[in-house]
Amino acid sequence: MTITLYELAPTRSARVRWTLLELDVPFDSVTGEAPAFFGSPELRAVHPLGKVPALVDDGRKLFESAAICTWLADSHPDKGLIAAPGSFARALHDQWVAFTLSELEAYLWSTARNTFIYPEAERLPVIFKQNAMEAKRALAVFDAHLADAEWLVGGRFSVTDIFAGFALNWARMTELTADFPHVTAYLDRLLARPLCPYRKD
Ligand SMILES: N[C@@H](CCC(=O)N[C@@H](CS)C(=O)NCC(=O)O)C(=O)O
Repeated sequence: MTITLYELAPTRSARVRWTLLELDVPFDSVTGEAPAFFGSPELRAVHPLGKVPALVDDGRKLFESAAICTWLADSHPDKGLIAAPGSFARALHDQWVAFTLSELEAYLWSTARNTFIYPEAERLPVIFKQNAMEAKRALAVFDAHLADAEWLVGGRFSVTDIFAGFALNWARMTELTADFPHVTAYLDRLLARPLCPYRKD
């Protein structure tokens, strides 16, 4: 079994790196320099938009961090990093992944693109306020859940935390989490884990 991860710190590829480290699965890393790596022929060969992360698992190509992390955790059921397919806990994993992507990360990404990715003349700072408002609606949902839960699903750390935690940390780095103490405490727990690729020592 050979696994190659196309990645670039500190992007969403960190989710896949962390998942592989938790699973204790060896992998090769292909990386480059931003922005040249993005959209490069090398990356387009594994991701149709030339983005990271992308994975090649025994010759099979896979993109999208949610799909990759879920696949990797499913491929190693003995490691207990994800709820079993068909279980209700697995439905909760899917719930938090979908919620993270659609209700939180989409707004963070829109603000990021309009801050430092699109050419300056095409940026629309007018949407920052709306994006922050929508992101905070999602953060309030996480905060309410985390008031009584140490981890997102099943009372233990799982790939769901790796996935959602990345976006929650992104929200914290962009100063959106001040009103959400349970999200803050959760992120402190998460980033204290020894294999977290973006932990602060
Ligand atoms: N939804 C995708 C997002 C992938 C994505 O946009 N990755 C960024 C880095 S975080 C990227 O490669 N950007 C380069 C570009 O947009 O050209 C995922 O979660 O894998």
